[in-house]
Amino acid sequence: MTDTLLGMKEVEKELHLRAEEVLEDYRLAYKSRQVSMIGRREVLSGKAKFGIFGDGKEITQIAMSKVFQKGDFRSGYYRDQTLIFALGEISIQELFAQLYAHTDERADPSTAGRSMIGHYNTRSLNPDGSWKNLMEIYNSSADVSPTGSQMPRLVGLAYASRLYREQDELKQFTQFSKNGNEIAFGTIGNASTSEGMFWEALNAIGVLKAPAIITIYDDEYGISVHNQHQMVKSNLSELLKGFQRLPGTHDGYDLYTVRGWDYPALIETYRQAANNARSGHIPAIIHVIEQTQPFGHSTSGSHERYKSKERLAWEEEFDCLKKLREWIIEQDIATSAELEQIEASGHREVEELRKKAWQAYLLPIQEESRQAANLINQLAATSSHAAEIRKISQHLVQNPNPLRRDIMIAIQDVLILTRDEPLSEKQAVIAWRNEQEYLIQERYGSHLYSESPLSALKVEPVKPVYSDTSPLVYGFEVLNACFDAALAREPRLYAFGEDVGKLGDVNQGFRGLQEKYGQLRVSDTGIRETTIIGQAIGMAQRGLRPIAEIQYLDYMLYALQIMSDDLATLLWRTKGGQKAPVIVRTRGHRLEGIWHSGSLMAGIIHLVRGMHVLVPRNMTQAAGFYNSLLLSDEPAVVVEVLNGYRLRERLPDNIGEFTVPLGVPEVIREGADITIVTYGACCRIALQAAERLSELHIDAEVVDVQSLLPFDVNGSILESLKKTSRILFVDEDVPGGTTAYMLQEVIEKQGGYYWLDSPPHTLPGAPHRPAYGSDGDYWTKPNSETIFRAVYEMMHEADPGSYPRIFG
Ligand SMILES: Cc1ncc(C[n+]2csc(CCOP(=O)(O)OP(=O)(O)O)c2C)c(N)n1
Repeated sequence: MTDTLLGMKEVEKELHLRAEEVLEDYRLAYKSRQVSMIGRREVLSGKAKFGIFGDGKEITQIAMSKVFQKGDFRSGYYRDQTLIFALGEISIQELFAQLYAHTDERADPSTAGRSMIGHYNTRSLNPDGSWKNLMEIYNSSADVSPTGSQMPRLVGLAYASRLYREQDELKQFTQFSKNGNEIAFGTIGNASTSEGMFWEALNAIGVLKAPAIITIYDDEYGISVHNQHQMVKSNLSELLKGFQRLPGTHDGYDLYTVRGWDYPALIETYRQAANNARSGHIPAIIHVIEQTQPFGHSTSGSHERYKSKERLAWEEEFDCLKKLREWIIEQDIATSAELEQIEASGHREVEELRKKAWQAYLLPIQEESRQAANLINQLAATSSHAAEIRKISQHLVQNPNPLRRDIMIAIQDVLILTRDEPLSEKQAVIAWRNEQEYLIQERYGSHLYSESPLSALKVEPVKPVYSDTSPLVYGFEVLNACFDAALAREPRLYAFGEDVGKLGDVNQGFRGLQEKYGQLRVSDTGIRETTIIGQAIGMAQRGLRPIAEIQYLDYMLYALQIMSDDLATLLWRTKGGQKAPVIVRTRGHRLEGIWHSGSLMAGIIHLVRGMHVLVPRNMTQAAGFYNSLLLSDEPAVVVEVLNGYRLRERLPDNIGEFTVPLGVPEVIREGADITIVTYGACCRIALQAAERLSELHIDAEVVDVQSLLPFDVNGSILESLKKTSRILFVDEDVPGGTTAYMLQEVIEKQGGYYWLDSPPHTLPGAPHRPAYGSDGDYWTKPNSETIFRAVYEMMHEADPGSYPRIFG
């Protein structure tokens, strides 16, 4: 690596760069800087809401782009603007469209106006949801705003290369890999390395020997907070030393420290790192020091408030663009006048692109505004409120930069004004508004779940088949047979988690399957829930089918942030541009104590909208769900019932083929007097309670919801309620948790209130976490006796004569 200045001949000889290429680099870096400057201006002038740009990091990213090949993946953050322009996948105009929140994916293919600027996402999917050939794309996995959250998925993006190289059965999937030659490029700011998930990901990538190149842009600050508050010794290179690979070994990282304004050194560094990563799968960390941030952190405030005069002067002096300019002149590659021409034309070009983006954003809204104003005016012609209505329409058309919100508010105001007038012109206004609402729903609400032919909701239900010879086996053996069949038929299926490999998981679902399918198909991971999920996300984004195991439901909290922020939102935040069909497997509900029996279901279902959440009551139902999910392209969580592994079930003859449909509850006991709605481990105790109740001539129907997200898509619980007119929702979650969710679904959304003869009730667990021991459990969670009592009280309330008070 060198940081001395070279003459042009040496540049050609040593860097293999021609003068034109250097000037192209300068031109692009300059244009990118203009984007930052002009974009900032757009925010400050009120045309856009927020701006965060890549100024100061241009040259590093130009160097990175030189080794970034098609098929490679980026997992980075908002500063990577120059990299993304250099790769050519997202244009300057498209980035401006994102700045303005243009909701057309043809204008902002990254997010279709759904994310603020700085989210660089390439489209991996065709409009029908099928995979494109990723080997023809410089792939950029979809960004998220929480700092550091790009790191967990980097684990899987890099690890996939290893699998594609080492697993013969994957060689056929040529649209995802060419012999595992692909590098995953991670980028992160210095301050975000304080996040735990950074270190967890670093460790995991090292352990997995996965070809990632991680760039840390170090400008010494995280907004206003200096490195001395971020990391020991204020120096990441120092801290990272323990990760360094020893010469001749394949354990650890190649470490580089390089200055962010030193163009030749950056180019050399990235070349060396990429060679080793691509050919030898050796990961690298490139700590880029002496980076600057010329326009400050974002449009939210100026850095003069927290950087010293000396620091600001230094930043000006060591601005990477200024340094590259000086170097070009010193090397006789171009004169200052020639560079000025490049700068002037670069500026003009960026301004032009910005204008185009603004016009493309604005014109359709202006047209809608005109249409609405016309309709409103027609209404004014016959209304007694003509003057007021015309004022509203005038206000609309006079607004040079209308928002859709303004149009809809105007329409609402007009409809309120004319509420007592039976004007036929109102119909046209209402029809127009309804049409717009439909389009708006598509703009902002589409793709929360798969809309492709592979949607989990479109999987054909196939019933389990039993014969006289179907054996009675333990629950874990049902799962074991299901996973065995799945691994045999789906070469892209990879299962991993804590104790999943050698042991076959703590409850033996994968027992013997590592021996049968190999160390990589069924594998152990470290204790690192966040990056277990991240590993799965990255692998799934590269075409694999991971089953990622979180050992206990209670430990899902560690992974919940990344499930919520990254996995669950992926399809939605790219408006169908990227998907990650990850199956998260876990087990929960009944065991004992705070951290081995939790039922944090409401916490989960409310944070992972965009995923399916399935709560099978036994292992046969679980197996059916796994089969359904593997036929679909959607992410899901499956919560197995902890005390079900040692209960016996009959093994279906078609264990690898039968499916359980999502969102379809099952009546597991028919009854006429009351409907008990529950799921998971509570099904068994609800059935026990129902048997006891029948002794008192109370005929309870028990419905197993099975699938919390989606919930009862056909409204079948309502049918039960119509029959019984009483309903009790039971589960082990906290009061106001999932029972309240189910209550809202049935009583409000399905219109259940209409069929009630008694107030609806919920019977959740206690508000505290589960206490240890059988008694602790008994007084924390619903049980057969409390369900009995709850039902009996409801029957007593309805008919005290037939059901006299028992419990005081
Ligand atoms: C989890 C999380 N915490 C806080 C923030 C707010 N935030 C946005 S950027 C930032 C500073 C990041 O600094 P650094 O990682 O050095 O990157 P830089 O912006 O300097 O390139 C902070 C605190 C966030 N986005 N996410």
